[in-house]
Amino acid sequence: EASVRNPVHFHDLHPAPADMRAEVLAGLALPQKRIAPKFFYDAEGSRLFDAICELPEYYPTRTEIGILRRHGAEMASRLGREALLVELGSGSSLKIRVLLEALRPAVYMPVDISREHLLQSAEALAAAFPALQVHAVCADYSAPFSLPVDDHEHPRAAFFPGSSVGNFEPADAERFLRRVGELLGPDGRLLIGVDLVKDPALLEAAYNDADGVTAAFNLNLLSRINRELGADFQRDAFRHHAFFNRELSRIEMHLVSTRPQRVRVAGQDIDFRAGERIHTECSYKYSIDGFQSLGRRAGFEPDRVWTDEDSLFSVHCLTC
Ligand code: AVI
Repeated sequence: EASVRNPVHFHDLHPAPADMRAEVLAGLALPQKRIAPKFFYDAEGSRLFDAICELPEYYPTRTEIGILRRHGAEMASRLGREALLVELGSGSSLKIRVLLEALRPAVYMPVDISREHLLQSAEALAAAFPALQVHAVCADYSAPFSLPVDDHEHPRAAFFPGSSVGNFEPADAERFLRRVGELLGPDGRLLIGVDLVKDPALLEAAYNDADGVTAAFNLNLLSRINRELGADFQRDAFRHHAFFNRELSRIEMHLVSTRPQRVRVAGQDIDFRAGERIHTECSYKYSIDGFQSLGRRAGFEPDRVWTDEDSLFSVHCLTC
């Protein structure tokens, strides 16, 4: 079997599972109710997110892959070959495939909190790239952790695609990037995908697709809470709402209560006014300069940036 020919080295850092009950109840007790976007990703939410990435309106995924394909060789020369390449939140490890031929890292180290998915994806990748050393790390990349290797014999690089950095508040993004810099050490390189500010109509279409997949993704949060916390949210008494907030340069996603209602969540009553919202996600959009400033504040220097012809999306190389 292929996985025997190129076995995956597995490092389980035992990430603490989120206390979903406490976090959801605390968020629903706030004057502006909110639930963190990390709770979108149960099995159904992950499936819906993959479907979003294929939507005609959701330009980020295919645009970023196009940039990686087109400029992979140049990216490789900026990152340095024979590197220890860490991918943060590697999921299905699909995007890295585009870069592996050009990059030829000494070690590929996918980091993800979802143990089973990480193992399956790492094994599939190891089978497809028999010469690649794969060290899979089960960890929560949004919390501090250290790499389970102590040598600095290889130059270190990190890959953080998908504009996931946009789902952090800017202050949290800065703290996160600072930690990535510490993980990489002196002369480390970060290759990071960042969605760009653009015509609000294009942005809003990407989060309000015609088939309602994004709406289903947002509303799935209520089904998950019903199932996992014992709640009685009625999905059809809430609707998906997504818009671009220009002042804060972010897409906001909300679930809007269509009528006054009382919902039972994990043994507690939560009241909603008609039109009251639960804020479920922010997706910050940056200018190239704006993101480079954020990188500088986090201790990086901008090295190179690549975009597509329509300036929809950017991929930055930053150095420590
Ligand atoms: C994962 N993240 C970068 C996506 C985004 O665009 O902010 C999540 C998403 N939310 C709605 N559609 C996609």
